[in-house]
Amino acid sequence: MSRSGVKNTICALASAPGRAGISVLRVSGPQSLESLQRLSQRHDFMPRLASLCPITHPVFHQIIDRALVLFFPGPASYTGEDVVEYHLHGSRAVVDAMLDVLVRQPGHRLAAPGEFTRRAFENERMDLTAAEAVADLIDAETETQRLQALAQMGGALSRLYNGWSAQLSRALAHLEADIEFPDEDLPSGALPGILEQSRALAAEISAHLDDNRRGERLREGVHVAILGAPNAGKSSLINALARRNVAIVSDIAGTTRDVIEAHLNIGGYPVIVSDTAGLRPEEIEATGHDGLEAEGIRRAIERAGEADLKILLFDGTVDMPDPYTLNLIDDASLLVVNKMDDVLSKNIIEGAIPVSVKTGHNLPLLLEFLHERLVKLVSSDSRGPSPTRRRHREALEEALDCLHRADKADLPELAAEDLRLAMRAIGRITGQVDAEDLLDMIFRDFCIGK
Ligand SMILES: Nc1nc2c(ncn2[C@@H]2O[C@H](COP(=O)(O)OP(=O)(O)OP(=O)(O)O)[C@@H](O)[C@H]2O)c(=O)[nH]1
Ligand SMILES: [Mg+2]
Repeated sequence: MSRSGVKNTICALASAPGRAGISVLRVSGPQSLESLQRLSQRHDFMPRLASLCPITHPVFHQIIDRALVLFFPGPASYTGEDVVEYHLHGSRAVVDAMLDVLVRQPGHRLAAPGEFTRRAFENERMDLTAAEAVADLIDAETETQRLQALAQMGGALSRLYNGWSAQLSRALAHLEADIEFPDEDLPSGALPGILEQSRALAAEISAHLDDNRRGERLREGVHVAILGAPNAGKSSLINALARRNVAIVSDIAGTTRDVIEAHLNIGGYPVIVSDTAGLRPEEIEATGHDGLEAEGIRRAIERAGEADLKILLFDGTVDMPDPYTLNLIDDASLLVVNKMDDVLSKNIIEGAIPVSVKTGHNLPLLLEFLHERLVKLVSSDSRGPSPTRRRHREALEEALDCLHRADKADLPELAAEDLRLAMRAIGRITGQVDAEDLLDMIFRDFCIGK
């Protein structure tokens, strides 16, 4: 049964806007075939077979374009409704004229962002995690993001969460039967056995959550911050990594004031690198300045705290490594000494990677090290799928709390209520449990035409 009664026929440009070889307009809803027949003056469309036909303006009787059209009858279509795709020549004029005509057809209107996929969800063509994966696949910029989105679209998360819901549902049915009709032969009832199962499930959920947030990191991009003393070469490094001039480089210490970001693809992993203001603690206390550098340093330190990985960059031409940067060393840092091309330069820190951003010396090695750390941080190895959104994680944590509470419940009735709440929390992830505001939030982030 459909999750909601949908009446309107929606249309939108499904391909990227602007000049292109081909642009695809998608129409979904009960009147989509009727409008195709009216605009093409043909009635012989075969399901899922392409037909080349002129589309004629219904009022001016001029041809808008010769289009390749496809008709996908519901319910076996993307949205679950009748869908028509118009493959047009990709000019603004054609697309605008075609959309203008389509929205004037009876019952037609422009689609809202994500509305096609929302209808697919409402017509049970996919669950919420698969719908989210559609958006992730469209946004995927690297190979690992593509693979994660595809796995999720194929039901990797749904299978796991539906399996857990089903386990809870069986346990609950058992417990409720026991509450209604207690078994005289078993004085302690079904509760101990059920709680044992729910403890096992809690352990499974905990293990799934204990994943270093790799699914979310992969979806959003791994945050790498470059930190170091003024003039160490941080801005030079971000420019070299991004292969373009994103940040200003100069020999004036304190050039970079704000955080500057660049999106990179390192061996298929999405990375957001940030260049930061040089760390010069005395500047924070200094008076008589405009305070801009101090604010920049404050932001740099904030970035250091939020980063998944830190590149701590030292200037090899100075005698002592910068103590303030040394202070930031932890498990999530990679030590790099720069300016090794300079005759005065030495690798002032044992174990650090000696590079010259200026000549490019050892930059491939630095990328290799970075790649290795990224693999450790986000690679899925043989483990199952990971939650990819904070909302998944929060719902699972809530389910876990409920299971722990059930374990401590004094009465079977109270344990049953906690198991029910755990099941609801998991059901919210896949959309089994409806929540209109949640749907609005999820589909708002989609592009129009998807
Ligand atoms: N010899 C040499 N000079 C370098 C190298 N990398 C950067 N520099 C120079 O060092 C100076 C400072 O470089 P930046 O990249 O602006 O340094 P920064 O760390 O961003 O400095 P702030 O923004 O002030 O914190 C510039 O004159 C660069 O040309 C290198 O590998 N070798
Ligand atoms: Mg700089």
